[in-house]
Amino acid sequence: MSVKRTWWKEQVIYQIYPRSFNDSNGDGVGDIPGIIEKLDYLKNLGVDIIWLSPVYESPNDDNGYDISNYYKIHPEFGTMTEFDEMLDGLHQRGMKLIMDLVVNHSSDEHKWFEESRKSKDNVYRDFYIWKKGKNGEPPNNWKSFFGGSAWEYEEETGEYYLHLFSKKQPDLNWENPKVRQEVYDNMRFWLEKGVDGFRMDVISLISKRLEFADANFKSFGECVEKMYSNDPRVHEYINEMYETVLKDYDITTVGEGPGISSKVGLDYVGADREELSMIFHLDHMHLDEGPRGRFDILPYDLIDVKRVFKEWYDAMGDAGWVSIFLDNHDYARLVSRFGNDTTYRVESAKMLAILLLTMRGTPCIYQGSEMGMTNVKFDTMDDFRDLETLNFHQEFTNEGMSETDFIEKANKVGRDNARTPMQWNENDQAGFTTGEPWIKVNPNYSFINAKAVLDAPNSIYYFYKKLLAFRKDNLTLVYGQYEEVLSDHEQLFIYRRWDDQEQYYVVLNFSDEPHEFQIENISAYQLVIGNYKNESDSRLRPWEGRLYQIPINQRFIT
Ligand code: TEU
Ligand code: CA
Repeated sequence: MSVKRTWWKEQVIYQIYPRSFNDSNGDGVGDIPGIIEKLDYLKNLGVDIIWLSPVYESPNDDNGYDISNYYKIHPEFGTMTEFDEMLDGLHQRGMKLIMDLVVNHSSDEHKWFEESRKSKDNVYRDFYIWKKGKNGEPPNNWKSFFGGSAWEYEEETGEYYLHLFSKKQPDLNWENPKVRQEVYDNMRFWLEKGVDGFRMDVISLISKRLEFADANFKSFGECVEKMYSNDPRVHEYINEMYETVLKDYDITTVGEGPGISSKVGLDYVGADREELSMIFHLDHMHLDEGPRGRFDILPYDLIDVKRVFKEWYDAMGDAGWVSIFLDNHDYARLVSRFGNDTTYRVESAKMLAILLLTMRGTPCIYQGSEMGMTNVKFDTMDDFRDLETLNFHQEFTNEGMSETDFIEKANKVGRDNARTPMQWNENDQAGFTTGEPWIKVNPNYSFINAKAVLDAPNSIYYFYKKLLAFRKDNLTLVYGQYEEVLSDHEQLFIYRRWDDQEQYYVVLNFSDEPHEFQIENISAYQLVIGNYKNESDSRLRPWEGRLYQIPINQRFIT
């Protein structure tokens, strides 16, 4: 069976984190009119689908991933009229918009929860998950992703409610058909407005194992995989969502899947499953996470990364599909995590763009990657904004970790790295705002900014632009087969892509050192794009990446 062709497999996603994208009214927070100002910038880059992180009403405990009204645009982002203008602006440019669907939990300031917590017999009580404690303790030992217990006690009714994330993000009870119907109604509301699909926040978590047994696992990651996610009924719910809403529209859905391993990936996206179009798995992003999660940092190497790519290519086969990403609003900047964001920032940013845009899957570019934005270096805890970082700062320093040690970790892996404002130019506040930004701008905006890359023909921006255009015209890179070469090489990532039309070689050097590599006839191969000027033959320079097209008379036998 060959891969079924669809529009969302051949297009590229660009993620906008609205609070940090562009502020049009000087209040220090990015907004929808600010996005409208940049639609041509995005169109010129050559991206197709905009994934917009939440813009709904929210108290912003988790920057919009705690929704208090699923039908309203948060006033700090703008009005519904401005939303419609942005959506039209995208459609007029032949682009699409997918919204963030955050329905594993709502905000505790949602009217449903305000009712639910009032009394045990309230009609909204079982919109959420309430349990009695045990001898004055929470119902079980589940931990929140954001530290501490996943249960919060409410004096009012003498019970605990479940929150896998912050205590201001109570988990919705998907066992309740009324909850599901409310979600489907809201999805239809946005789809009827012309939205082109959804990115589904932690969709793998929506179904709970109803015994609520204690979680005794070696690591938090294992607990997420074996206790919090992939409960069998999750497929019943997603399939019901498909039957009730999704199947009526020519849209795309990408499920974010904490805990979705390659063993169960197809259950969510198999062509015959009638569930999701594709998933963001997180395996390559959690390689550095130790037993206690993000700030319990482990070393890993390129072999680990290559193994994840191969595992998922094999697991998906021709029947499934993933979205390929190397960073987003929850992770360190890709050039800082996977590249070299100092001496070889430009080279490694371009090399990573080749990886992102030559794999099978729908690439997802995170805002700022096209200019090589890097992690930020905050000196005091006052500069951090992310509640996950603030919570774990408390937890780890209470256990004796020094502030300095924690700040070093947060500067390496904290989510604020990806949330510093977009750097538009070298003017005050990087042209992001005329006011005080909600989070500090990375001081390197003086030389890393959109104007600088737009003015430089050889910049990262134009490298992305060229690769995006090439991928669009050469669908072998979308649908073609994949095979690693030299898979045990610790610094080189080399692979081949092919179908019955074309064949390609990708050679990437993930190190500060030069490396020889032997590929027969390489001199006869056509260099499509490389991140060094005059590519030498068989010697890859530090962070050098090359995409070769193999001429018809040199093709390898498949
Ligand atoms: O992320 C949840 C998630 O599982 C990972 O991205 C990561 O584990 C998380 O950042 C905690 O470390 C989604 C959203 O992308 C994230 O921004 C929200 O905070 C979270 O869900 C809750 O809605
Ligand atoms: Ca604003």
